[in-house]
Amino acid sequence: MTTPIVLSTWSFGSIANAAAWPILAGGGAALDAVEAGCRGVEADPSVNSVGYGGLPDRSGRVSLDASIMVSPARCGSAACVRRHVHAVSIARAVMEKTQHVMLVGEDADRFADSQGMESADLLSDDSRRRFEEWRHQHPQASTDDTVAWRPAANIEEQRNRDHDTVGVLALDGSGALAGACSTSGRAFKVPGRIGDSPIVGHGLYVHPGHGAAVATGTGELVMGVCGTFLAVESMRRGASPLDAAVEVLQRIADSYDLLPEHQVGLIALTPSGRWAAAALRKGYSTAVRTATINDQRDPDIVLL
Ligand code: SD4
Repeated sequence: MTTPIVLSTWSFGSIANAAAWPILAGGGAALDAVEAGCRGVEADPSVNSVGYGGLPDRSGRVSLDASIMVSPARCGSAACVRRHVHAVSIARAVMEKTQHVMLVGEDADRFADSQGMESADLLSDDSRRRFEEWRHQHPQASTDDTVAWRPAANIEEQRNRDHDTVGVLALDGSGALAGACSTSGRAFKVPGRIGDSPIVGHGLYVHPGHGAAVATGTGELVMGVCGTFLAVESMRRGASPLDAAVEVLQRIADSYDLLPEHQVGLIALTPSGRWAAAALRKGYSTAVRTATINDQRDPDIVLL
């Protein structure tokens, strides 16, 4: 019998843990817990970077990315979903009901329709208002996809908002690991852009014997180093969760000319329940839930 635990990214991770924990506490499966955790955040309109109410792309349309994983042979993802709130459940259905790993775009939405998932408008009034403000402030970027835009002020604040994935890792009483993540991606992205979250080994990786890792932050930085695969691979070679997370962040710091708004947070969890979290910069935190802990924790290490 293993001691169950669920770990979720950011302060809104407490929403995920509140949905996931009763499943683990009742003897349920880590896979069900991580899906429920993501669904809780996807449905919450106050979180403007996941699910309903996510900030849109430059065309004013929301698109969602998600993945779910229990092992290299059991993983699924959905990207550029525009008509369904629960992208994580589409990812799970891809994993369980098709012979594929990933579906994208309108065909992912169409597949969700075929599975009886209800479709919905993802743009909230608040997100629409934020988009109109952004368009007004960035007239060139809003009409030319090749024009990069950067937050002009409040870098500290901007770095940790508007592009945050909910990433959920769980270990259940039977010793099974699972992970899932879900996001609307970077705010005001180029239409069609997908990030690290729906790509196995980038935003999420789980190996039942070696551990699980999930990433959040600027997806492009995680994608160039296969961040979560690297973390789990590092644990496979004997690294502690903390050393594994730091190795990924150091690889990112060595590989990119980092901008002040760049952020990456990473959680790593072993099959025995040891875990750590690390971030490139301050501001990131992890929600932790066990039978005796219900807490928000700062990262063990902030690299920069
Ligand atoms: C992405 N990593 O699309 C995801 C979302 C995010 O913090 O930025 N999360 O890049």
